[in-house]
Amino acid sequence: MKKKWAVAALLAALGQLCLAQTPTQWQLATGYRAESFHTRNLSAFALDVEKVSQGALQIQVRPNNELFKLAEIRQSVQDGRVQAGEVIMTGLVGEVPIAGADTIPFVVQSYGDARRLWGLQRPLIEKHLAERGLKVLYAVPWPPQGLFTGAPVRSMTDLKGSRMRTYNLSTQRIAQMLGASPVDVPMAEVNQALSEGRVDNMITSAVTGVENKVWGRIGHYYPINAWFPKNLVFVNVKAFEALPIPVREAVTQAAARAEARGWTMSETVATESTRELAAQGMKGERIAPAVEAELKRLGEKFSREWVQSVGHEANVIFVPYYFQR
Ligand code: PCA
Repeated sequence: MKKKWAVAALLAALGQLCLAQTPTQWQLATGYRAESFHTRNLSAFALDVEKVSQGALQIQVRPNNELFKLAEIRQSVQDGRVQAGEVIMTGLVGEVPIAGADTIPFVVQSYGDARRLWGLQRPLIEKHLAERGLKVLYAVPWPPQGLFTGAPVRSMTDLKGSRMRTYNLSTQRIAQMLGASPVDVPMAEVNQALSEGRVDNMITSAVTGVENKVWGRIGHYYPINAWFPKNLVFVNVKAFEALPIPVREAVTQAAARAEARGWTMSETVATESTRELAAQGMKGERIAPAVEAELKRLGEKFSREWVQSVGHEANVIFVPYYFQR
């Protein structure tokens, strides 16, 4: 009964606000395509906010780098040039080292692991973003990262000297460790880079392989489950705090629903896109045991480097991650 009254009070407060005010308009910038599952989830989030706030806040999603390029979105939201944005969290690793926990190879093996990691990482990410005037709304993982290659990989020498597509500092380091030359290609340009023959291989998700129709240009897919990078959605704190309290609540409640929905969507597209790759002749191949062992060894080396560069906060996450299951 109490809850009903609370909901009724929120609705009444929102009703009055709507009569009293013209709607607030926000834009939300993302570097991913409109049809990406992350962007579809953002659009559902925007609709949810508009509905629950009874039209008091309208969020326009601006996909595909059209407002700002993926690499500029965090700074643009921080500077108030756009109210909200979505980035791949590991893209923040230069300023927020703990964000790099997402790309440590072979630490997260399942969606359950990814959830636990996010639970431990979230308070730190919130703190670092708050220091930059940003408020975290939610995070959703990409499906697990596999290895896509033009030529079959029978030994590590098959990767040496190849041109590996990368999407941030962490993936550049991984490419270097594999003896490949990193070629930075944002997601929106993968298709073009493949057509122009600028890359030989890449580590990304099955859904990114499908979205870029890699078949015919990249023939081999090894589902090595290397990591589960997350996209992070955030808002400029001043823009958030300028909202009336009931509208702020509408945003945080819709964000919690978007997070839950996004994780389910990610698992679903993981299955569907693996199936689609197989239908296109790219059945997941088992990587040779010697290559697998070497990848694991390099993963450990990467993780040691990362822990050293991050210091104390790495323990805050990984001590409970490994010891409090
Ligand atoms: N797709 C994005 C990020 C991770 C993924 O699976 C990309 O390849 O850029």
